[in-house]
Amino acid sequence: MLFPDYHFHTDFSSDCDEPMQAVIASAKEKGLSALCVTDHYDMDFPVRPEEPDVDFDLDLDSYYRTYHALSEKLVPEFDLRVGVELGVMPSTTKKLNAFVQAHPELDFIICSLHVVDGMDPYYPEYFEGKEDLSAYRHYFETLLACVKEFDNFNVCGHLDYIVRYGKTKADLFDIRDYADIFEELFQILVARGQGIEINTGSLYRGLSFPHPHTDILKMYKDAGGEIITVGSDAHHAEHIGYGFDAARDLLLSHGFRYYTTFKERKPEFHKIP
Ligand code: HSO
Ligand code: ZN
Ligand code: ZN
Ligand code: ZN
Repeated sequence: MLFPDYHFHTDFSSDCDEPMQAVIASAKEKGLSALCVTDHYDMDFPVRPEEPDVDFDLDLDSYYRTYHALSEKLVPEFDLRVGVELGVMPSTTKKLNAFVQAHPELDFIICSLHVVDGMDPYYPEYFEGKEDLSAYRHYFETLLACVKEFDNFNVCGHLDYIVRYGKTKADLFDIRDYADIFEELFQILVARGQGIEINTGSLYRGLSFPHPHTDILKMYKDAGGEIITVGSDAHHAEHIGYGFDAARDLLLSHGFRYYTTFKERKPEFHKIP
């Protein structure tokens, strides 16, 4: 199943070395003909002395120029769009609203929480001295608090990012531990016309299901959620479109009939084939 891949990275992200051309070549090889590039921009990311280059800053002018030159060459066979994966923190919500407003050239905005209490749970130290359950709950609460203040985006990225890196991953995941938070979050998203994504990046990181957990996806559907993008979160060209068959099965099994793409921040709905 070839959904347009609406979440992947290139060497404009500080944790990725793939040139945009290489990723597009890989997508073409796989038969994809539509993509939206979504490089990282985590404003005020807490840079670690061990990895001074991992700052998740984004050279937006150069990014946009590279995108534009490529997309011009690719039309009409290949529909390349440009977005950004914005890392949000409680301290940056206002600045992010202003950033998004100042950049109408971006087709699509993902709101992702990568940093909680000053640290990315990607680093195992984050979980030292913590139980997964309370760490997960705190992550979801922080996301909800951010979304209340940052409202200028299209979808929430990898809702259960934290589960990717937890000591027990999803082994003990029970939606009842978090249902109150997701209920409130989905009420907000649905009311604002914002969505979530199916992110298959979990599949090549040791989880057995795409983000978000199937019970979270069910809650989104039950809340009236209809806006869903599909992305691989690839940081290597080979992972473009990874696991999209599983994403399709999951969406259909929950009763979703449409997936979404974005142009100039406006949703376009497509029947899931
Ligand atoms: N932001 C990455 C995780 C990461 N954090 C890598 C630091 N380095 C997930 O896309
Ligand atoms: Zn990344
Ligand atoms: Zn992310
Ligand atoms: Zn990503």
